[in-house]
Amino acid sequence: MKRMLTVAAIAAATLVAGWSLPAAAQTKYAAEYRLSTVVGTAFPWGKAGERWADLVRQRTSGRINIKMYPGTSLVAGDQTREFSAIRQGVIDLAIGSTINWSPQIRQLNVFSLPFLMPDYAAIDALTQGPVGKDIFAILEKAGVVPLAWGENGFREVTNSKRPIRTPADMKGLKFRVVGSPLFLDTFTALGANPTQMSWADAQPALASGAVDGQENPLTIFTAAKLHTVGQKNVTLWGYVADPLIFVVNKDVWASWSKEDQAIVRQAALEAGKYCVDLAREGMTGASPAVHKTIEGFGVNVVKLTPEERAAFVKATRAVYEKWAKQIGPDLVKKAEASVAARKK
Ligand code: X2X
Repeated sequence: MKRMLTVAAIAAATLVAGWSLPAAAQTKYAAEYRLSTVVGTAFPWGKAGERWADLVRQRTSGRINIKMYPGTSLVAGDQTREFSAIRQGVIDLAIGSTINWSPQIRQLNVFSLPFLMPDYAAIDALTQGPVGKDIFAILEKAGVVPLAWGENGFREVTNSKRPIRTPADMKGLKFRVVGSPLFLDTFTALGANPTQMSWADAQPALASGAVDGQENPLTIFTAAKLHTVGQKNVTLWGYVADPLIFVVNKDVWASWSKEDQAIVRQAALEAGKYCVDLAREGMTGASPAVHKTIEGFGVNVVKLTPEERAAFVKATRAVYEKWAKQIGPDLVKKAEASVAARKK
């Protein structure tokens, strides 16, 4: 009887201390963790968020319950404040564009250097190589836990006025651009009239004609139906691409058991791969399916010849050089070397 009591006492003590629970810190877990994204499940970005949340919920048996908040709604749609909100714990997890976090982390502008990355292999050479490692170390130092890369995609320029084949065609056109000043410089160098606004504000501005054009990946164009807000001209110039980064707030991360951290990381890697695959689906080959879909909307899709593209590279070269200094010449050199050495 005495022995049985001892066993029972030990079992009770173990339970109180939480040693026998699958997640030692279970009682400290929040009922919900908030995941910020800019766009929802009609887009590869939001689909990846949904996948990440689902995988984590399944594999932790519901211990970690992630809810996605698209539209950057946790910061009232202001994408440029998302990174600060993750650091402060207003946001628990995020899948964010390198562009939207570049106001806080200047090195993220490397992906926005005009015409640095000529193809998908070049994006991979950066995110999966030494540049990606450096960026993760910088993010870690800035107080978030980076886990995996996803992709928004090559940003193509669109407008309601006329086909763009030369920088001169952009003269005087009003463009909505994203939150990094680098984009203002690039569009100004091309003779256009850029104005910075959030994605939430961009769509009504396009619809009302307050701006003539914008730049975004074609998956954003199709899912947001930008042809219905006057965007009848698309030029495939592939000038920049924005990867997405999966991160977790530092304190939230520290509150999870090692096992659960491993589950969240692995799920981020899988959702990231899924995101990249979706972002590139129908974009390659001699006659990419997405181009046909967009043409089917009555949109004029301009493919630049190498000579035509070279004129845009030349016109933006001074911007590249100015920003290479601000980003850090060593990181930019590393990026250029990774692109040059990429496996095509
Ligand atoms: O605002 C944009 O253009 C978007 C949706 O692509 C980003 O969040 C960078």
